[in-house]
Formats: sequence, C-alpha cells, structure tokens
Amino acid sequence: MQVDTLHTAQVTSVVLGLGATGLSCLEYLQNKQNLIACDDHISESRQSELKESYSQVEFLSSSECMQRTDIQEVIASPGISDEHPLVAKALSTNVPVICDIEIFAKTELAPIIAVTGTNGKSTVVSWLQYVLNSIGRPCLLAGNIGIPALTAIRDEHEISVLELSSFQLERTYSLAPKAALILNLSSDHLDRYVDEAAYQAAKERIYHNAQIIIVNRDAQNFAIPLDASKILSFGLNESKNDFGIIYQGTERFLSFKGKSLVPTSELPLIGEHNVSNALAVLACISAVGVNPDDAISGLLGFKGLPHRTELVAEINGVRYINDSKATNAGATIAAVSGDIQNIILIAGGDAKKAELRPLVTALHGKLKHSILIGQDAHQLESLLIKLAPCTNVESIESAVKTASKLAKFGDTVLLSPACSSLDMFKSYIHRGEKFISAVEGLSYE
Ligand code: UMA
Ligand code: ADP
Repeated sequence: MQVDTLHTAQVTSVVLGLGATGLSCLEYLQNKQNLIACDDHISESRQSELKESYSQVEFLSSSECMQRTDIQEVIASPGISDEHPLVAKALSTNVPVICDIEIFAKTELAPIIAVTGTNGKSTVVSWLQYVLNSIGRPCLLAGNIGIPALTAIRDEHEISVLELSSFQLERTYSLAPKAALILNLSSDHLDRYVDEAAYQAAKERIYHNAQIIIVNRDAQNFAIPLDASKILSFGLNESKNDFGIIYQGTERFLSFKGKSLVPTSELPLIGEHNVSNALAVLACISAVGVNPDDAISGLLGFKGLPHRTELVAEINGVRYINDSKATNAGATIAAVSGDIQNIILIAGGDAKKAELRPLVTALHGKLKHSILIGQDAHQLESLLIKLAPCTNVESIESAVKTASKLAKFGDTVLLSPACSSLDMFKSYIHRGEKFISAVEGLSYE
C-alpha cells in the first residue's frame, strides 16, 4: 500500500498513545496546526500537565476522536494494535496510520542503518554505536531500544542507527536506509499477529528500499530481495566475498573476503550468537564505508548489555548466567547453543502464544533439570519433562535456591526464560535484577 503521509501539511493528525513514542511525537510536532493527542489510560492530572506544556494541541478521548470526521492521519504508538477502534476505523476508511519512524524517515538526512530481527537487535545496535563512536563517526541510536527516534534526531550525528520492531516497520512507508539488516526471525509476538507469516512480512519491510541489504546466511527462513548486487552477507562459515569465519590451524577467525580479521576467542561477549552478532556489526560498519580492519579495536572494547547471557557469578564451580532478556524460544536456543553442558534452566513466564517446541531439540543432551515459573510453566513442563526432571516454583528466589541445591561443580544455572516477564515482574530488567540479587544472596549462605 502506498501511503502518502501528511503530518507536515495542515491536516488533522492524531497522536495516539502518549508513552515514550507519543510524547516524542508531540514534542516534535507541537507547532503543527490541527494536532490532536489521545491516550486511553492517561490520568486527568497528567493530561492537565501536558495541556500546559503543549498549548496548541487538542487533547481528546478515543471516543471523542471516533466522532470526528476531519481526522486525516493517525500517528499510532507501536504498542497499539490494528484492533484499537480508532486505528481500525482509520484503516477501514483509508486514513493513513503511521508511526514515529515514518516521520523520522521523511526528515532524516544522515545515512540510516536499520536493524531488525527477533533476537539480538539491541546487542547489535549498541555494539554498532560503540564501534562507530570509537572510530570518530558520531552516531544516533534510537528506536525500539528505548529512545524514540524523534527525540534522538536533535543530537548531533553523522549516521543514524535504528533498532526497529515489527510494530514500527508495519507503519513505516518512506524508510530508505543506506543499509538494512534482519538478524534472524523466529516465533514471537503471536499475541499481536494472526500468524507467523504476518509477523515476518512486517519485518521484511525493512529491506524494501534499502541500498545495501545485509543478510544472515545462517538464518534464511525468510524472503530476501532478489537483487544480488545489493546483498552483503555474513554467517558462521567461510565466504570468499562477504563476512564469515575462517580457520588458521585450529584457531577460528572472523573474516572478510576470505581474509582473517580477529580471533573469535578475543570477542568480548560469550556464545556463538555473539560471534554472529560481531559479524553483523562489521557488515553494517562496512556498509557505511568503514574498512573492517579499522573497526576491530572498537569491536573488542564493547562490554555487552546487561541481562543478555551475562555471567553473574561462579560459586563453587557453578556458573550463574542471567539471560532474562530471553523472552522467546529463539533467544533461549541461542543461549544453550555451542559448548554449554549440564544446564539447570530457569524458565517460564508468558509465552505469548509462541512456539516452544524447538527448545526440546536445542536442549537435548544438555539439560540436567528445569526449574519453572510463571503462567506458562505447565506448557514448558510438558515439553522439557521429556529431557530431564522439572520442578515448579513460585518465585525467582526459590528458583535460584532450588538450582543451587541441585548444581554440582561444572554445571551452569541459566536464567533464560523463553517467555516474557510481565505476568510476574515489571519487566525483564526487574526479573534479571531479582535473579542477580538471589544469586548474590547465595554467596553469603
Ligand atoms: N495506549 C492507549 N491505548 C491502548 C494501548 C496503549 O492509549 O489501547 C497508550 C498507553 O496508555 C501508553 C502508550 O499507549 O501511554 C504506550 O505506547 P507503547 O506501548 O507503544 O509504548 P511506548 O512507551 O511508546 O514505547 C514504544 C515501544 N513499545 C512497544 O513497542 C510495546 C518501545 O519498545 C520502544 O522502546 C519505544 O516505543 C521507543 O521507540 C518496547 C517493546 O517492548 C521496549 N518493544 C517490543 C519488543 O521489543 O519486543 C516490540
Ligand atoms: P532484542 O533487542 O532483539 O530483544 P537483545 O540483544 O536485547 O535483542 O537480546 C535478546 C535476547 O536474545 C537475549 O537473550 C540475547 O542473549 C539473545 N540474543 C542476542 N543475539 C542473538 C542472536 N543473534 N540470535 C539469537 N539470540 C540472540
């Protein structure tokens, strides 16, 4: 669908949702005429505060918006689905529904590197930002990572790195990135999409107008554009033309065009998925004209993000790893891939209706015990009981205690829930922090 977005013209636009995204839109568009703001859950006091700050903006409820016949554009927050009555009405009457990224794409002058995928987005974009800054190429980092693009756009930068979710991509039409990357696609967000194909289709939009299409050779379960001249690939195997892996004797190296760049053993983050992420970062860097050799020192200096396969402690020869950000099976599969053995897995939460069965193959021969929490514990139990004993517990503290009693020298206690945290915690950060304090508590016992 070709959508002619209108936010700059003197038409009536509604900013729907006043969380981080909606507020960034209000701030950016505050001098635009005919701007309406709407949030279904806003308190009266908060609305009064906003009315004072944005005196040109009209604040209405959803039902008031539904009565209006002059609305010509809805700028919807990513968390608001097409089932929202105002969005549904707009879609059925051909009123454009866009998001903040569409406005950003139409305005931004610097080259954009756009990254999506089911897992690894935040790690890759943060690593990319770290490397670009370390070589003196100031870059903006925004999007799904938590900083709205229309807030970040004000900062000085020569490259824009955007982390984009399927929710943002499905409402973006004008994005023409210098380079676009889909890291991987696995089952997720089936609470929002009718099926996996719909989720994938939203993600694949990132490639539509990209100058350079960055492709993961190890994750080709989705459509890539046919124009081979635009493709730059990376993968955990040898490649004569692109980014890959080569061996020199028994030592494994990241490589570009068959030439070694750096031993994988020197990478700062653990796990095979992070070898792949490092190659993705280098591919993005080279897409903006940087020689990969010049990026290596920056690549090795990155410390990683918390709550992603993060080693918290080693107590009596047992490693405790916090991978609370593993909110789907794909992320947990990455955490248990490679050499890791004798895993005591703490998992569970809200599975978001996604497919969990691939966990069984990934954990085969590696799982010593599962300790399950949260609303979908029973679903995981029915799968994982085939591999090893399961224990159900009520809290993360009790999970850690149970794990520490079961664990022997050389085992790994891994919090990698394969589920969202929201049934029991404020966020994955809250869940990860509870895990860390419970592990720290063990040291004093
Ligand atoms: N709201 C309504 N009506 C509704 C539902 C919500 O008015 O029916 C209002 C809420 O009252 C609230 C606002 O909408 O005020 C929330 O909007 P939002 O959920 O889009 O949240 P934002 O604060 O704008 O954050 C969004 C992204 N959230 C989601 O996609 C759910 C953030 O990604 C992103 O960091 C931020 O924009 C900046 O770009 C979060 C996320 O969970 C981290 N993303 C998903 C993920 O990573 O899996 C996709
Ligand atoms: P996202 O922003 O896509 O959620 P994060 O970098 O925050 O990605 O990581 C989310 C989860 O995915 C973590 O559990 C992390 O260990 C895991 N992960 C990171 N990179 C990859 C990858 N390339 N493939 C699969 N899982 C990954």
